[in-house]
Amino acid sequence: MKKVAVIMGSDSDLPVVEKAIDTLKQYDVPFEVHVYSAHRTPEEAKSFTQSAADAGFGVIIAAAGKAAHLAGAIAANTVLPVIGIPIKSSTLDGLDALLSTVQMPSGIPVATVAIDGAQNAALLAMQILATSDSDLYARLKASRDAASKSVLEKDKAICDKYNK
Ligand code: RP5
Repeated sequence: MKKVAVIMGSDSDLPVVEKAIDTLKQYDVPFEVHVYSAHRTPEEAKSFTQSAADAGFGVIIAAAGKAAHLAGAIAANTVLPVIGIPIKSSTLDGLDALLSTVQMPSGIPVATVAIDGAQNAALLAMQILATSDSDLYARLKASRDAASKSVLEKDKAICDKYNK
């Protein structure tokens, strides 16, 4: 199976990024985690990204806050799919990072999840890998089915209580 690269701009992003790591662990999907900054270590971010496809990665998650250029800078150096997580780490409540991550110019896409949306970033990464991995596809589908069943059970409990 291809690996997922999880890159964050600072170790201060880790409390959010851990939700992505936990989700990847839950599905036994191989991953590597790194701290590379578009601003503070641009050369390391670039060299990791340029060798990522040959190193067996299938998708890259990039989390950053404030003037969040990390996902875009990574996307500039690979044609692997890049998922951006805007991190809420400033006085602007993450809106700065959201706009910096999502508003990519034409030609260099970044699939951006919600502010602090680390779990969805991991799920989307695995859905991308699952297009060529039928076992992972089946496990993701089973989780969706279980989540639907749980909501239907809650609906039934609410209906039994209020809709007589
Ligand atoms: C961004 O600046 C990082 O991704 C982090 O969200 C934010 C603050 O970084 P630190 O000053 O906490 O290292 O580059």
